[in-house]
Parts: sequence; structure tokens; C-alpha cells
Amino acid sequence: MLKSLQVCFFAILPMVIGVFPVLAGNNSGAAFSFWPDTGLTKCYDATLEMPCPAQGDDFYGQDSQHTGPARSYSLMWNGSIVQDNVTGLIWELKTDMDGIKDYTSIHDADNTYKWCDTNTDTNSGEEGTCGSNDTKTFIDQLNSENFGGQKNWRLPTIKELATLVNLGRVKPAIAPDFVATTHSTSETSSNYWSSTTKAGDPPYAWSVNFFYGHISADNLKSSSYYVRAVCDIQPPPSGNRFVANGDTVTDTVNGLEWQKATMDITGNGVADAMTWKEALAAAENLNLAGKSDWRLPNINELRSLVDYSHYLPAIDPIFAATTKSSNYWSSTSDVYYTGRAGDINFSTGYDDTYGDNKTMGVVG
Ligand SMILES: [Ca+2]
Ligand SMILES: [Ca+2]
Ligand SMILES: [Ca+2]
Ligand SMILES: [Ca+2]
Repeated sequence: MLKSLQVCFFAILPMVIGVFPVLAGNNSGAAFSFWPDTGLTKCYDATLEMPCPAQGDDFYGQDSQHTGPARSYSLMWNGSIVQDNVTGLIWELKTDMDGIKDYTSIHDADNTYKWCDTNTDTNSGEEGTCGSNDTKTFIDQLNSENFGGQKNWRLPTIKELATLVNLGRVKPAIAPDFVATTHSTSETSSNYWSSTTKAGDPPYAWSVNFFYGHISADNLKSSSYYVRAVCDIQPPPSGNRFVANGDTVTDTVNGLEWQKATMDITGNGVADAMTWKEALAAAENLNLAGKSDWRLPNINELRSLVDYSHYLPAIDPIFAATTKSSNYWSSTSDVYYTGRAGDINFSTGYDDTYGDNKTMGVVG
């Protein structure tokens, strides 16, 4: 993998993989190819916001200094649905967000639903809590009313739902078109369901918390969470996604090239954990496969490598032998918890944010 990925560890220091051209990531199991840029526009050091550093200076190479596909959304059907012009996905817009649930309207933004999927091909062996006010009933109603001219509404996968997260803001961490109908009252009560079951733990499913844009699988399917349906008008990508070429792996869906190994900055054959500052620099300074313009991936690019159907590590098998079941840094700072940056834990696919000055060991 790319060297830069390892910036954020957790029990120990985060690892790093570099990524080559700064393109957005993509994802397995989702009907889109390109992730929009994260939305982050400011630079941060290990404590506070800072002027964006010059090349060669400490903390150079952050998310805000590498631009991915710009976020772009188009309202359709009298503003009842929105198309994401980067992913191609079409999203439901909700109505009547006034803090009062109204189950006589499937569009009421305050309604919450229990997770239910009776399809044994997609529910990972656990259908959840089906009955009244469940996600399957909600989706079925949306399709039966042909909402927005579409008949293929469904719950989004965790990767699809995560594309809506805008990490340039919080409360809610989402694009402007969705702000008025997205709940973000607290870090614990702003969860939106995805269709993705937690690998190896089927009573649980993944959700996005739009308070600050973090994702989690600590959600029993019997929990009642908000929902936002998605549908796709583009055929999903097909064919072999990853192609290995020596020390790198190319993602043929989005064109990103990844450092295959976890970064070994000391050159002793053992991958090294680093602080975020060290990881930014290590990725920018990487020379590999005849290329010198490596960088630390942003959180969307890093998340694109997660395979939510696997764990230990939660990544495509082509990377499994060279990936630690541990945390990897992204270049993306946390605008809410200033002084932290985002990481992905490839043990489970969880994300989190950590401070640069936390004591970190070396992963071997
Ligand atoms: Ca960026
Ligand atoms: Ca309402
Ligand atoms: Ca080493
Ligand atoms: Ca360089």
C-alpha cells in the first residue's frame, strides 16, 4: 500500500501507506467508482489550525493540499431527490424535520427505523428486527410509490453512505443540500443506517454519525436509527479491481496507485508506526516504482481500500499479507477535535481520529 496510509495508529502508532496520484478512492460492493474529495479545506498541526505549510516544511502534504474530485450535487424532481455528480448515486431528500416523528409520511426526517433485511443473499445471516417501523418496510414503501421516478431505492452500503460525509464541517458533517434534513444533535444520537452487516458479528450493522461524520459498527440491528435511501442509475463497476505490479497495486476502478507494503521508514524490513507529522513527511518523501509524487491518502481514499466483508484485516486479499490489523493514518484532520487526524483500523474497518503527539510504538 502507499506509505502514507499509516499515519494514525491506535494501541500503537498508526501505520502508513503511500498513495500515488491524488485521486479519490473507491470501494468494493458499492455502485460507484469515485469518491468525492473529503471537503476539508483548512490545515492543522498537531494541536491547532495553521496556515497551510510549504512543500518541505513540517506537516506538508495534508488533505487540504491535495485536491480530489470536487463535491457537486444536483437537485432533481422538484428538489425531492439529489444526484451526486461525482459518484452518480441518487439520494432521497427528507421533509418536515421538526423533531416530531410522523410515520404516516415515509419522508419525515424525524422517523427512525429498526434494521431489517429478509434477503438471505444480503443480510449476512441475520435479518435484524423486522415488524413495524423497520428499514425494509420503509424501502418497500418508497419503491411502491415510485418516489422521484425511481423503483430501485435501497439502504446505502456503508461506503455509499460515507460519500455524503463532508469533513470540512460538523453538526452536521454533510453537504449543504442535506443540512436542513440531517440530524446532528449529539455524538450519540445522529446515526443513519447502512445496509452493511458487521463482518463476523451479524447482529450488528454499520452506521454513519453525521454529527461529525464518523462511522461505526457498534449498532445492534434492533436499534432505531435515521435512514436516507439511495438508488443508482449507473451499472456497478465490474472485473478485477486491483492489479499488482511489483511494489505497487493499481486500483483499476479509480486509477489510484498504492504502495503495496506498509511503510518501513528505517529500511530494516519491519513496518514502522509513526506520528501524523512523520507520516505526512514519509509519504511525501517516498520514492517507489520510479515515482516521487507519493502522498498520504485522504480518509476517503483510505476507506476505499476497506473490504467490509472481511476482518483481521478488513481489506482486499491482494493487500492482506502486507497490511497490519491495526491503524493507518490518513491526511485528513478532524475539524471538531482539533489536533487530531483520521485513521482507518484495518483490523475491523473502523475509523477514528488520533492526536499526533500521542506516544506511539513501532509496529513490527
Ligand atoms: Ca483534499
Ligand atoms: Ca417531522
Ligand atoms: Ca522499520
Ligand atoms: Ca515527493
